[in-house]
Amino acid sequence: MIDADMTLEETAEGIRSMGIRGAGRIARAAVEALDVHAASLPAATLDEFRAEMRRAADLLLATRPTAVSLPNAVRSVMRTLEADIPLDEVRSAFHEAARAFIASSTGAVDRIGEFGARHIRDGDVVMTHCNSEAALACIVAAHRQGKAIEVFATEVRPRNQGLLTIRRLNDEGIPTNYIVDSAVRTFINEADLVIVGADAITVNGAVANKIGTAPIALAAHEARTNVVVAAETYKFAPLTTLGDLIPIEERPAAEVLPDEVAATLPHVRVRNPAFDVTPAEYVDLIITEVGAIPPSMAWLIIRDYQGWSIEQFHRPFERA
Ligand code: RUB
Repeated sequence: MIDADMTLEETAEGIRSMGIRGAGRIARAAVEALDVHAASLPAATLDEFRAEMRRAADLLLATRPTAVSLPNAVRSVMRTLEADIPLDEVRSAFHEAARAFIASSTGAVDRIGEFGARHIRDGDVVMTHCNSEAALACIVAAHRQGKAIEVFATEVRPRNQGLLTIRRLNDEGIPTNYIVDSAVRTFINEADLVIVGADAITVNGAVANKIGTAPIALAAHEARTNVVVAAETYKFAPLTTLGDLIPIEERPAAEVLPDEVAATLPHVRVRNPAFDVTPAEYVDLIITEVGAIPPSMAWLIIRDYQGWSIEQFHRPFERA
């Protein structure tokens, strides 16, 4: 959901509470919020404008830690503030960068769908997890090409994003099996292919995605079923080239166990990581909007498509 009427604070809260969710949507919503905020800022000087925009960017960056699409998107538009030009020109450069990011983000999903559909054959059964617009783009494109496909979609405890996925698949008329997360190994032999999205991809091709992705990849590996990750180039994490790890968000215990039940179990601690990391060796292919790569080529995306260079490390805001 991108809503141009939402304030910066509403967007930040929407991302934090997961009303706005999914790495691509989070990125676009953050950029949209910054664009709207920039347009309404009464700043008199460029320094004032920069300072307030940095405060706004920091507010958005602090919402959810795992999806690298968020800092990558914010960085890509905040870069325009560094130009040494008059305030009015900075304002319009920022607006253009924001619109360009949003357009290229939605365009990327379409391209991924187009490329991804080529990996789905007529008659294939595809397993997916969580609710990824990039992964769904591949599945829906294959279906629209007339391929007779079937899907296994997981429930996705504890936030049940699988419901969003099965609604979309149902709306498209795609035959779908809805399964609990723990039924993955039972059905993996019926799947020809696993397609999932990504929140972050490290320089060595490991994939952070919704909790439960790694066990699916493990089951697929054992069953010799290919695992395809559908991810825009801005889901690659540049700072992993410098040794940073992907922070895994741990969400409130109440998402798993109601507080009143937890209160009766003083010796029990609920753990609720929202994401896990699938090692590159369990990923067969990553499909981006610039083509498919093996996970071992993740660095090329960071270098060639994000224009990442080591010098940026020394610029404090760029690292945000
Ligand atoms: C969403 C999730 C999705 C990725 C990719 O987690 O793990 O698979 O974000 O999605 P959450 P997309 O629901 O916790 O945000 O392809 O739509 O960017």
